[in-house]
Amino acid sequence: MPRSERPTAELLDDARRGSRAALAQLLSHVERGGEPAREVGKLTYPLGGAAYTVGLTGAPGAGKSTLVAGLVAALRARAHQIAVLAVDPTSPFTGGAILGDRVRMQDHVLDAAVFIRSMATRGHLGGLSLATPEAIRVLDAVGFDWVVVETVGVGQVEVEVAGAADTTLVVLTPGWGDAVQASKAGLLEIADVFVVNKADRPAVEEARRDLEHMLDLASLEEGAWRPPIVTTVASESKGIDDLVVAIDEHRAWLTDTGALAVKRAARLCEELVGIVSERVIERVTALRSGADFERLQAKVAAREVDPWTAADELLARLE
Ligand SMILES: Nc1nc2c(ncn2[C@@H]2O[C@H](COP(=O)(O)OP(=O)(O)OP(=O)(O)O)[C@@H](O)[C@H]2O)c(=O)[nH]1
Ligand SMILES: [Mg+2]
Repeated sequence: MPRSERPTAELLDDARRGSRAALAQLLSHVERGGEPAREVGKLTYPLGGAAYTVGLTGAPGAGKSTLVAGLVAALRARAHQIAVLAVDPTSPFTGGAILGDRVRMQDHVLDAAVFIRSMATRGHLGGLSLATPEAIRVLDAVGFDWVVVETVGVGQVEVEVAGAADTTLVVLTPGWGDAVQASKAGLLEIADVFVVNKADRPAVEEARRDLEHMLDLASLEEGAWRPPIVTTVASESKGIDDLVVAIDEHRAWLTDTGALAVKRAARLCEELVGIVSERVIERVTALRSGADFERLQAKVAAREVDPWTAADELLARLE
């Protein structure tokens, strides 16, 4: 039997025993979608729940990968097992940008407790917003304590993916109008911690002031989490300890207030809707090549039936 056709349960057993090759195959199943991805999902779901996820998003080149490398080093010092997912929604395949990330991560590549993987959309109908939580679940089931997700770019999907973490870091750099840009990109809503990286450059205090001002204007509810602003020089590993403290504090706040359970439940609800949508689309696609669809389509074209009535008829067939 070719390796790629090994039963999923067997792959999972191997991955849980530490086989990185088996883990990589499970993640490839997830990335490709379809029936094998579903099987992975079914087997890993009951095993998860212990991993903590941190998402990073921000403008290209803000220093996310450099920060991730620093974070990994800090968490490793606590003897934690860490997985890094570099998610690139713009590329159908693993692209050059991620290779750059790999180079920065190379200090960790030989460390058995650190696993680094890039993810691209491939065939998954629901795209990365479905594949990423599934991949996180696999890593969780295999025993990683922390899963760090870096997304490339600040489009809708990237923001969604990063915002689905337990703690979301929004990485900005000093520069005129950056807080305004962040606000436009919908980053302010998802931030649990703001990181002003490249603090070796001018206008750091202005960036901090702009952010504080925006947070003041957001008039947070009493008892709500106010995202702290951490300044870092990732390329010199400065400020990483403060960042870890901010993440720990957010985690403690989420746990103590019960917000973590609420957040995770909301995320599962979104995921459930996503899975249902994906399956409906699959069935609609299948229906489209059938005789019923052609017959109705002809009727609609001849104006015997309106498109809404025809759609109702087709939907009734999905049940
Ligand atoms: N001056 C300065 N440069 C930094 C700092 N942090 C990172 N850089 C540099 O900024 C460049 C981009 O860093 P990356 O970590 O690749 O940024 P990124 O946000 O992951 O980039 P993409 O993944 O391409 O969006 C690299 O040349 C880093 O060395 C910093 O604190 N100060
Ligand atoms: Mg990067």
